[in-house]
Order: sequence, then structure tokens, then C-alpha cells
Amino acid sequence: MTTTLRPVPAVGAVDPFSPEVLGDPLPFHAALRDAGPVVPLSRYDGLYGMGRHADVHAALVDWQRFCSGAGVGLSNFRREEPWRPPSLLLETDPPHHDAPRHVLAPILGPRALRRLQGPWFAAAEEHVEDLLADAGPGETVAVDAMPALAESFPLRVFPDAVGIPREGREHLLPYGDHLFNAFGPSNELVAKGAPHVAEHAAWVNAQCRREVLSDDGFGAAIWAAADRGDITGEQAPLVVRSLLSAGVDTTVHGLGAVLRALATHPDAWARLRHDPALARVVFDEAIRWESPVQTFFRTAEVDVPVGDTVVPEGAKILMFLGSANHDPRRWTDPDRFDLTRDPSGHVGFGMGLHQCVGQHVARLEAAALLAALAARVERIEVAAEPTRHLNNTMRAFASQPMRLHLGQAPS
Ligand code: OVM
Repeated sequence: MTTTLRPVPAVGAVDPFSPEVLGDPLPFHAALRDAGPVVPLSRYDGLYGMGRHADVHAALVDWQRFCSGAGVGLSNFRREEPWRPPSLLLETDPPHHDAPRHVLAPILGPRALRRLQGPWFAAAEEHVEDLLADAGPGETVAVDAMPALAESFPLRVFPDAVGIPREGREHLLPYGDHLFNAFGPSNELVAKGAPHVAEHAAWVNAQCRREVLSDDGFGAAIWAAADRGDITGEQAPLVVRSLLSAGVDTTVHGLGAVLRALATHPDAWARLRHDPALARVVFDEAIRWESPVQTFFRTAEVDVPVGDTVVPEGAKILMFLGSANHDPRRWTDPDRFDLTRDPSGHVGFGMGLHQCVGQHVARLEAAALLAALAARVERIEVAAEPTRHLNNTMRAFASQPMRLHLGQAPS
């Protein structure tokens, strides 16, 4: 008698969180997509991976079978103690998910953000003025775009909009870096952050109290929802915590992505300069192209057949958002940054009921910064190859040395 064993694709034995894959994920993603719609990832007990756009998209909208309540990291909250109290937005399913989401969505929605449009465009102009100092048309300014633009601009506007005090804001980026590492396995990246998490977390948690928050920010609006009874007084600080968790590092690396795209695609920069309304498409295509949030996990609520595999109840499935965003089954010439494509349908902000509630905030930050740069900078030149900052979840840059060539304002 002969038995046929399903061959485990070789890519399934690779550690997707190794420094090699984190540093250069595209070859791994291509092999994963080619191996099938869902692939066992044998480095981690009972883990599966999905890398094709159609399957990742379908799983993300299927919250009944691919749930978030057991955590969206490798750790299964039904078996292991989470490192912090679970997020009421990210790490929950309906019905618990719904009240916090319905409270937060309008606070961060396009209508509410109109109030910030003028101030943020002005802040971006000031930010770029400070950076370029007294350099004039025809001159060149050398910058590292990560600290000088991608990090400092969100840190200038976002914490004020939430309404937290100035003191201690240096905790925000390291807190986020650890949080995004902690969705992955407890590897070296997590170990490196572990000695300082408690301090960062204590500070972040303290900023979520109503007494600490200004009376006109996103934080106060969340507490006002608690006063109305839309969420409880126990939920309010955790909803504020979601802003401080998900709203900083993500936009930093989203801006890093769009600056990388524009520095390496001078034609795109020229088009944007002459039509600043393109900023939105430029940003979304950059989010697709770079996918700053690379991965999130789901947990199978029941046995789920996918292709000729059954993902067993209780299994974790790693959704490769960055891979879905580069799937040639969905995108023409996917590795190309291309302003003529329609990037909508990318899963860089996720998809379905957990899709990024802060995406309008991110787009406004990008639009403001790009408009301010476009008004002064004729050409962005890569001065040296960027360096990566490795994180278990985020595709991030540590540095991006650039030369900004100043011009006259575009006509
Ligand atoms: C949250 C949270 C944290 C990290 C990421 C995220 C991308 C949400 O605490 O709700 O969404």
C-alpha cells in the first residue's frame, strides 16, 4: 500500500520573522504566493500563512471565521496571557468591537478632520521652512528624511490633536516599535525592547486619563462619548490608548514610504508638484508599494477549507498584507510604484470591519507634508541608500539620506 503525503512547500520552512526575510521580504512573498492559497509555516507550531491578494482579502472580510478576539499576533489569547490588556478595537470581534469602533470612526472621519486641515497644512509649511532655513532657490539642502520629515512631522501634529501633554512624548515611538514587534514571535527584536516596555507603557497609559487630556482633542471626544453612554468609563482610556498605539509609528513609516517613492521616481514628484491634489493617490500607491504594516494574524474560529487545505479551528493564520499588495494575480507589474494605476483595493490599511480607522488622519498628514515640500522643493535626490529598521510587523526605514533641490514655486 502506498500513502501520498502532501508535500510541504519549502517556503513553509522559512522563518518569516528572520532578519533575512524582514530585510528583504519580496522573494519570500513570491514563493509563498506560488506555493498555494494557504501554506503551513512550520517554524511556528500550527501556523499557516496567506500571501495571495484574493485569499487575504477574503479572509480579512470574513471576521466570523477569521477572528481577531484571540489576538492579531502569534500569541493566542485564549491560551496565553496578553502582554497588555487587549485593544478594544484591534483585538476584539463583534459585538464587543462595535461600540468602540462606532465612537472612534466619526472622531477620526473626514468631516471631523476638516477642522485640522488648515492648521496641519500651516504646521507643515512651518516645518519645511524650519528645515530649509534660509536656503534659497537653486540651493540644495541635505537631510535625513526619516528624522527630519517622516518622524518629526507626525510628532509635531498628532499628539497635539489627541490632546496629550508635551512632556514624555519621546515614549511614543519606542512604545509603538515594541508593540509592533510583540505581534510577532518572541525573537531578538522583542527581547531588545522588553527591558523598557514597562516604562513606555506606564507613560502611555497615564496619558489616556481624562484629567491629562486637553479639552479639544480626539482624547476629549472619546471621553465625551463615555459621558453620553456610548462607551463606558472603563473603555474610554483603552480607546485613547489605541490612538497612541496605532497612530504614530504607522504614519511615520507611511511617510517614509511615500518619501522613498518620490525620491526614486522624479517623474512622480514632478507630477505631484504641478498637481498637489495627486497627494492622496501618491500616498495610497506608496502604502500599497511599501506596505508599512506588513502582517497581521487571524485565528480560525472553525475548521476553514482553503483550496485543498483545511485550516483547523484554533490555528493562527498570518496575513501577508505586503504580499497581497504585490500579488501579480491582482496587480499589473506590482513591484512598480505607478501613479497611473488605481491602488484602491490594496490591503495596506487592512480590509473589512477592522480596516484602519485612522487612515483619514494618515492621509491628511501626508497631504499636508507633501504640499509643503512641493511648494519649495523642485527635485528630491537620493544621497545614499536608505537603511532599514527591522520590526516584526512594520516595514520601516532607519534613515533615508536625501538632497532637496530647491526651486521656485511651481506655476
Ligand atoms: C490598538 C492598535 C495597536 C496597534 C495597531 C493597531 C494597526 C491598533 O491598540 O488598537 O492597528
